[in-house]
Amino acid sequence: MYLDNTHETMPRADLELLQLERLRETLRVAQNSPFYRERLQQAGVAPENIRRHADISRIPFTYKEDLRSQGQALLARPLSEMVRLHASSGTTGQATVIYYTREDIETWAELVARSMYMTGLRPGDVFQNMMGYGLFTGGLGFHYGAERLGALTIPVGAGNSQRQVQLMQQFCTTAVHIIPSYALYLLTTFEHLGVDPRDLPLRLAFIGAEPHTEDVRRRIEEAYGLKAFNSYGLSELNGPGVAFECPEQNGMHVWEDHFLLEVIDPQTLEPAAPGEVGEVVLTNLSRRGMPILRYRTRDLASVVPGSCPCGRSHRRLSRIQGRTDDMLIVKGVNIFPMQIERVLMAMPEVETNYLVELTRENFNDLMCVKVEVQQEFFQEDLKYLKSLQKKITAALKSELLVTPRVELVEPQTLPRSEGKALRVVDRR
Ligand code: DLL
Repeated sequence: MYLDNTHETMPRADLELLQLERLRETLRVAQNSPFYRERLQQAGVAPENIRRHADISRIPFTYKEDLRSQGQALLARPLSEMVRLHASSGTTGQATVIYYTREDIETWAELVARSMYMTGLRPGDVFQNMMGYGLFTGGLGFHYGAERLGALTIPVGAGNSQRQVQLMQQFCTTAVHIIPSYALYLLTTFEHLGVDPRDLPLRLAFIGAEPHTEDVRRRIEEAYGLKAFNSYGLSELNGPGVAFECPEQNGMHVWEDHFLLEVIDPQTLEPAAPGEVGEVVLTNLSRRGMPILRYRTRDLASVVPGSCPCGRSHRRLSRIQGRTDDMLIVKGVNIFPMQIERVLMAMPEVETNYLVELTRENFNDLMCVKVEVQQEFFQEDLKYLKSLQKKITAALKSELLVTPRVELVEPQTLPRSEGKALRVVDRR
């Protein structure tokens, strides 16, 4: 049931002691980088100052901007000891680059293996990795983890939908790693090929890298006939394998022996109580090449209160509710794209794709939500379509407090992505 019994079920008190020990060591390592040497000196923080958990707040935050502007000044070891780099365009523009030593790659593989094992993946499984290989961490991160675990790994990468289905049939794929919006999209290829995914031996899906709702998970599970597990990570902190759902499917365990988790109020910077949504702040506790301290992820989530029946002592993070920087302000109202997705995906008439377009006319914000609805509704009379449009508009209005213009479009007419979905176009 556990890949690493000792660490996964470690009593909280021991886990917290281990964290402090590893944090002090990480500070020692970080002091070798020109960037942190200066930052920590300015803040007057040395490893020996960190005695209790409360001392963590003395360590300065690190921002995406620091990674962009400082680049290799964050390296704590010579460049010649780095064996890999990844880059993320992130959700907001220019790339940030992360370097890994051989040891870092091994630790990362171990965490991804631990995560997949937790959901039930075992040697003997056939794992089809449908995420982009290359600079994105989703491909190689899971690849190394799956091989470490001992699953037969198919490194197909993203896209090429017909081939994905053929490979699943040919090699009897039992587990897939897939972007949730692409998992929904791929269903149309199955339909086109006349193949029912439920007839295949698929039993596990790892879905992550982009926000999605509980309804999206349910749709994927039902359509494919498998269990789908939410997986969270970011390149700055390795990539995938930071937090992952266990069979309880109620929050993602953050691997706290390798990451220090804080959830804070982004305005007051005070810690958020369990159950309270705040910004996720993460610190590497085991990375050697480029450790990052108190990284402001911009992701909004909460800690799931209480302990998990699975027996793991590592705290659970809720679904990511949005980001502090993807908040839209429409007519003065704050709106997170996830609110729109929640409303749409709860409606059975709605297909799997939608697009939010924001424009400005005479200084007035206009929000248009284009929604793909099932083909059968276009065969109905116009009156029916009108009433569906009204229903969607009303549901969105009651959630958002802004009335959008809703356009119903036929399935497969909105742009698709093989990577992270693009849901909002802001033309203001
Ligand atoms: O997306 C790493 C990853 C790959 C995670 C494969 C899971 C699976 P980045 O490209 O650096 O790294 O993007 C990180 O994506 O800060 C979140 O905003 C978002 N994100 C990642 N996982 C989830 C998730 C990878 N499960 C950024 N739910 C993060 C919601 C997610 N958002």
